[in-house]
Amino acid sequence: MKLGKLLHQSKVLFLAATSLVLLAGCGRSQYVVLDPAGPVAQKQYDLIILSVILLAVFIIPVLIFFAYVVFRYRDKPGNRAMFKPEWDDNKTLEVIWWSIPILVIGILSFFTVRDTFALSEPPSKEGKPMTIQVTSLDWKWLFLYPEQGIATVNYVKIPTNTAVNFELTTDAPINSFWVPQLGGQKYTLPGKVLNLWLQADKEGSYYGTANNFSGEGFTEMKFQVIAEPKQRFDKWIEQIKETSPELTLKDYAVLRKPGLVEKQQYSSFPPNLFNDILDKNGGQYYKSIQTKEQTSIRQN
Ligand SMILES: [Cu+2]
Repeated sequence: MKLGKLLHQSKVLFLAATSLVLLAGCGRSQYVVLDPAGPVAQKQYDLIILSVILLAVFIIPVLIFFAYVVFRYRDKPGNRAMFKPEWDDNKTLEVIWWSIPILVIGILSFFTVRDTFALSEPPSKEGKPMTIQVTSLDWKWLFLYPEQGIATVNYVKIPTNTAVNFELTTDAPINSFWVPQLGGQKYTLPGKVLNLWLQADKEGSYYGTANNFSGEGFTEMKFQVIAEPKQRFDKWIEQIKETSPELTLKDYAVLRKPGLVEKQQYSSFPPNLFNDILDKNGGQYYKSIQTKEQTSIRQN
């Protein structure tokens, strides 16, 4: 008897402690995914919230009904009631429980498809978009700025309120590029370029990470995204060009070797580096398929 009471008390305590931990984390800034800092992340955040609300339409009534049914139809000592289930269907209920899911899935599909297509376009039509070429290496991130001519390692600077087209590839095993406060992740694949539009509206430093396990140095494979107003960004570019060393093919060969490095910056990089990385990993093969596909489409 005493043991039962103790067990019950510890269960209550455990529940209270868990809910405290969960509720204490509710400040938005504690979870980067729930703290969007740009239009892409904001759109994805809205989708997350919409799906949570729509799924709550099922989960909350089901849980309440589950508790009710278990209690209402429980067996009692001395129960002598007959078991006489009615197996006839009920048209009204059938209509209700088929139409609600159809409606909810319809709403979810509509917004998901709409936003998925919208996110493959630059997030804002104003201003000139910018391109940054990203290569994941073992276990570091290389950023090339083809328009500015500079390169950085393990951090990337972008101007605020500017749509940035991140072109992603890898010169190591497959990885995934993720800046949670700016948007969802996308894979870096050998020989292929996937592109990801991101934009930061607020000035700041954002956490970026490799999101696909890639061996020993994986946990250290982080990078920083620093968003600054355009003027300061341009000044920084000039400064890098004046003060930083060039990235040579020799330097790249060293970077490519598995290992960890600190943040680096370079005033220039070999102009064909990104293309060569792609070609070396089968890019020519993909390009030739693409041209073939395009020609066959044109011929049809
Ligand atoms: Cu998966």
